[in-house]
Amino acid sequence: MTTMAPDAGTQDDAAYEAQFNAAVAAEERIEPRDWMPDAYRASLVRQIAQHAHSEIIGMQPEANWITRAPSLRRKAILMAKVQDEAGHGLYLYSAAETLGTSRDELLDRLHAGRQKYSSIFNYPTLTWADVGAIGWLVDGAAITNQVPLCRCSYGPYARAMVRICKEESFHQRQGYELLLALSKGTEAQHAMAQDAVNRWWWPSLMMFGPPDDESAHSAQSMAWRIKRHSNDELRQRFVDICVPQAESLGLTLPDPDLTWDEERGHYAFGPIDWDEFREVLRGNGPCNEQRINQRRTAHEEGAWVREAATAYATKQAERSRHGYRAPQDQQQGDTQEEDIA
Ligand code: BYC
Repeated sequence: MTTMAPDAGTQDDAAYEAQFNAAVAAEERIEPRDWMPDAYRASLVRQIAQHAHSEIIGMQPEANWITRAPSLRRKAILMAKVQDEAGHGLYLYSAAETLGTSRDELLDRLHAGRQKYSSIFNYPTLTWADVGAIGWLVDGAAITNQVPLCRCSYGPYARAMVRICKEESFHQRQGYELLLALSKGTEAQHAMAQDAVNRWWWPSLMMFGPPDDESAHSAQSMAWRIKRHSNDELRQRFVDICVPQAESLGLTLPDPDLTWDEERGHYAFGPIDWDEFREVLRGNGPCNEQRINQRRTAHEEGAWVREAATAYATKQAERSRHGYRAPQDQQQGDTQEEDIA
């Protein structure tokens, strides 16, 4: 979209809004310096922040298994995955910062309980198979939800989602492969995989948010083309994808009502326990307290790293202002010049 800084012309808000609406309708991207309605900005900050918080809190349940991974290969894969989640958090906090809210402010809101993170990360990882179930189901649900966000009307969020989705796709496959190995392993391993799927299935369906008729933001977010599909549409898409995958895995999904509905061309599924979802959002899930306490502790214990990084950045900025080159840089520069000569 062409830049429309509020102070750039003489248009009033109504004219800016008409231009904004036309750009969204024409599938143009809204960029940070473009004019946008305050409510659009606020809703994006809300969603992107919740998403970023989910990524960094989501590191906890899986990190719980890094030291107990059953082989070096599994440990390396899991470490890479957990590091990817930290990276996703960074892309997303950066996208939110382009809307004028700093990462510090967003983290303060998370730590004070003023912003949410995904309900899914308030469940415990009881066995190694949970790492597989998270990869297959949780990352699978995340991809289903997030691929359409690559076409979000807000440019920085859409672009962050492209890379995140590629990495989530790897995460989903590693989970599937892990579960397949367990499912085809010993009887005890198969039972462990089945138990994990039984515990993670319903919370995964809740990740898509409340049913459409209770979703406060969906209609407006879809009109603004932040969201492309409703919560129920994406949930249905996810169920349709998972049923044949569960069959290939040799595992069952814990829903006696799961049947193919010929007329709709979709799988019908049983009722979701929305009371449980609301309780988790109120802070009463099995691990809410543990997750937020660990997050606050990590933040406090990381204060020295932030201070050191800030001091280093200030020192570098001062040096470059005064044209100073550190001896090691001079030496390296001189060597390069010699090499070129
Ligand atoms: N958990 O009007 P609604 C991942 C809140 S995956 C907690 O439908 P919206 C990862 C909602 O925020 C997970 N809260 O909202 C995967 C709103 O509350 P506020 C993160 C939820 O925004 C693997 C209220 O309920 N993914 O990151 O239209 C490893 C009403 O809902 C939940 C994203 O965030 C929930 N499940 O739709 C590591 C994707 N569902 O804000 C990490 C981006 C709803 O009014 N986000 N709420 O206080 C979205 O697509 C949408 O925000 C949602 C909700 C579909 C989640």
